[in-house]
Amino acid sequence: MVTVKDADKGENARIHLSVEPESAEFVIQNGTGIILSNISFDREHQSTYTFRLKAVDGGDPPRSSYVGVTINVLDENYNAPVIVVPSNISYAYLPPSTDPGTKINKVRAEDMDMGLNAQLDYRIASGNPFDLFQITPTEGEVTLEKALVHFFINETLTNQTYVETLLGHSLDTPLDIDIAGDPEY
Ligand SMILES: [Ca+2]
Ligand SMILES: [Ca+2]
Ligand SMILES: [Ca+2]
Repeated sequence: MVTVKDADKGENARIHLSVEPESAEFVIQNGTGIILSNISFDREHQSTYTFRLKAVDGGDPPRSSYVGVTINVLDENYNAPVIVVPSNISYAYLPPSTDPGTKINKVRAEDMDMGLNAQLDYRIASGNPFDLFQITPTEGEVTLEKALVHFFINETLTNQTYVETLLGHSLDTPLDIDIAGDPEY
């Protein structure tokens, strides 16, 4: 809302308000000085709007003045995070000798919002038998937590093919099915 004063009298103090440059986005109500808009705001679409208000009196010649207006749009939580790295079908081979504490991968997600609406917290949702892996909540770093003593796989080519076959099979499984320890998979 805008308040305008004019020290003159009569027509010389009759004030007309307008938005410059003239746009369909904002108008100012003469009499009340209230700025109205007929658009819906979305920070991801446009985060700030700037325009000038012009006040002109009814004198002859008319006198006028201007004020700049900046509107900052606050953020609404419109967007869910999107996992950018790794892709949904990526996997890594871990040699049986891999030391606990070894960094395996780093997950990165993006959120188009800002502030708390874009603050991300990484967790492993499922498919983590024996709590073998851990992820740091803020950095998304996945580490091996325990020695791989449960897996009797050596690093020969035959076994690699066998592991690939197993992986190929389990990759066909929807992510919401927990296949840990299931001999069918
Ligand atoms: Ca005046
Ligand atoms: Ca968000
Ligand atoms: Ca937003």
